[in-house]
Amino acid sequence: MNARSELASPAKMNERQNRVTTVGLIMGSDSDWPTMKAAAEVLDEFGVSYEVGVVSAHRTPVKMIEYGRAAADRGLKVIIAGAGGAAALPGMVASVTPLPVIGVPVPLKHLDGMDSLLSIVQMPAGIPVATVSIGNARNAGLLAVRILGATDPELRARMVSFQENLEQMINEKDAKLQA
Ligand code: RP5
Repeated sequence: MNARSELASPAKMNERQNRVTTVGLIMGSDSDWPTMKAAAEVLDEFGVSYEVGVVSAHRTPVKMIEYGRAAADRGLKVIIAGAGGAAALPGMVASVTPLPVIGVPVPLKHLDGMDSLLSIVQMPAGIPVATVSIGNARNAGLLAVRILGATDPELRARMVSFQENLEQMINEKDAKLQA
């Protein structure tokens, strides 16, 4: 199954809709999914429920505003928003929700994602977007887990264990280099 059909899969959507979702994982186009699916993989690893959708700031502006306005009342706790190019989605969604928004600059074929990065990171004072590095949807997923873990001891413990494993992995690599 390729990334696009995975995104559209009704079975996956139904499975997700049957759970109480805590993270909204949205993107400006289904072409962003190959980048954004790394966030979904992290949320799966940590057992965090999420929904996935395409919401475009420029192509579906009304849907975007409605999504952002309804998000908190629907029970979402964090929004991860990815977009490329003139990437208005994370900032615009942040402007209509009180929830934390994590922005993922998606690299396109021109400008190496610098355009996406600058579009997302240069927010005016008052409307924050926690922007991860270009294409780093995995870190967006991990940041969402940390935000949720601040009020969920079980999730926080899983994050601690993840960090311990990461440390051990790096130490093992170092030991191999030293050998
Ligand atoms: C942005 O335009 C999307 O987030 C995507 O990164 C980019 C290109 O979209 P497509 O033309 O591939 O649909 O809004």
